[in-house]
Amino acid sequence: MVEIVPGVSRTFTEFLLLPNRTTAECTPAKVDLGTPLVRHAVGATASIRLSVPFTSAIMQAVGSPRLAVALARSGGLSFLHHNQSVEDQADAVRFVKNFKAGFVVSDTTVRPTDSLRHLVGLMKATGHNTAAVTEDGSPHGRFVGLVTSRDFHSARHDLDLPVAERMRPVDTLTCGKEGITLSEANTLLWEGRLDCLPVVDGAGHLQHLVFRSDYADHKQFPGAVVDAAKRFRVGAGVNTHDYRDRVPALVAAGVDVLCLDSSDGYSDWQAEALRWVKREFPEVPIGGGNVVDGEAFRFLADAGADFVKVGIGGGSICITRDQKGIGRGQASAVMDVAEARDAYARSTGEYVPICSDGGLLHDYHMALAMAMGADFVMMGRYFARFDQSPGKKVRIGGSVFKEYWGEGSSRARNWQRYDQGEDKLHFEEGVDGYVPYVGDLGDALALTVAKIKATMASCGAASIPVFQSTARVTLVSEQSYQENAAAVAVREDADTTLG
Ligand code: RVP
Repeated sequence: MVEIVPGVSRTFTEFLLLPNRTTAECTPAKVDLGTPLVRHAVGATASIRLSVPFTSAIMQAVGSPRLAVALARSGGLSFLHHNQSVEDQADAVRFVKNFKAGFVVSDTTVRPTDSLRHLVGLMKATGHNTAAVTEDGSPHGRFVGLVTSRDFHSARHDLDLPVAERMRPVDTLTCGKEGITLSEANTLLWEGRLDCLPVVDGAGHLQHLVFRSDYADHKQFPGAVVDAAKRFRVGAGVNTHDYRDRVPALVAAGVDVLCLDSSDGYSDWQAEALRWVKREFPEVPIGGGNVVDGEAFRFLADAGADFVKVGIGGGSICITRDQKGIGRGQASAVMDVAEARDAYARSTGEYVPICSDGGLLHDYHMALAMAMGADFVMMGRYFARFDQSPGKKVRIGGSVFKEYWGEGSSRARNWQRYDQGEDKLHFEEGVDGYVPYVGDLGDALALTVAKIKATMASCGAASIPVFQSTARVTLVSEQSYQENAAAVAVREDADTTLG
């Protein structure tokens, strides 16, 4: 006989939080969203913590080095996707680990012998008005000068002239030496009234450019998630097929944390991969998943998982439930797994954080996920909407959207995530679509954080652990939904973000 597990499979939308008593100690400004990312002894501090409980989905349409930098700077963490060659993924990790805020690798670089016409074309393509001139035209070639759009004009100068004729040569420029700090670079920029400071190494090779126009961006981000050397932290997704090749390359590139990425993580292959990584690279934490119940959590935690991801079928682009009839409402899944995590902590003394992955449609869903026991969340749709995500911007009917496609769609070709029996996708488990374009990640995330802090303050919780242990939720009836939506027609031009 089939076993029917007790309880109904419920989603976040079916619940609301009840306010608890709010004290003077619990204003939104005092709410701390810090949370552990990885396994640690109960009562100890995890080796990696997030300042805000957000990670970006392990997806081609979401993860990019640029997004990883922006998210780590805002206090969260990205997992770079593994649906690319080992070398490309390792390069993406290296990009984040080598990223120095304010120091940019020149993307508009020419040779002294290139024509001004060539330079104009390059400036148009990159949208930048300052070009570095290096002997071989590469971003780290021997530095010979700078040329900007103010150094020549097509009405005055023959565009067939070589760049060398109009550039400012290196011996007339102020340059920074390799190893210069950002504040020293800024001092040189301001005192010398410069717009751009080239930074060169001992052999005269160009390393970076520092721009005065980026000054505002140089301010410190107190919640940034960084390692001991102050480099941004970054994670990487791996699969159970080529981990023996992929993991060593990612570790060599400096990855901070790994995550096995599978639509169904309750498998012998995940346990095997976890054990292998724990044996070969005991210093690198690795998460597992996805699971939807306590039994599967325990299986992965016993195999060594440093965190466990929860969620099957709830993703906005996911059609696994329609295709395979597998999954569970995200609220029920999170509550069940959270109970197993707490039992595991009591019996072993080890706390294994859990991540609620997918299906978060509103900002308050993130708060609900935490109230129900999640230590952090993972989101795809949310991050795909920003400038920093890799999807293209498209205009449809006067509105701007960004592309967003599931890893189970045929566009993604990620058969490793959806083991359907052979090394190919027999049927799709995800869709290819669009999400409304929002703009900059940092600005949008700040608004989300403000909302979650306000929710937690109403619930009398100044930290996530307190929220997890004191939150009260109520089920919402169909009738209340209808009442909520009735009565007032919202003005078309109303700014909904101001409530
Ligand atoms: P969402 O945030 O609702 O967009 O969901 C993102 C999550 O959905 C991912 O982290 C992953 O677990 C899952 N996913 C990714 N691709 C697919 C699919 O094609 N079915 N599902």
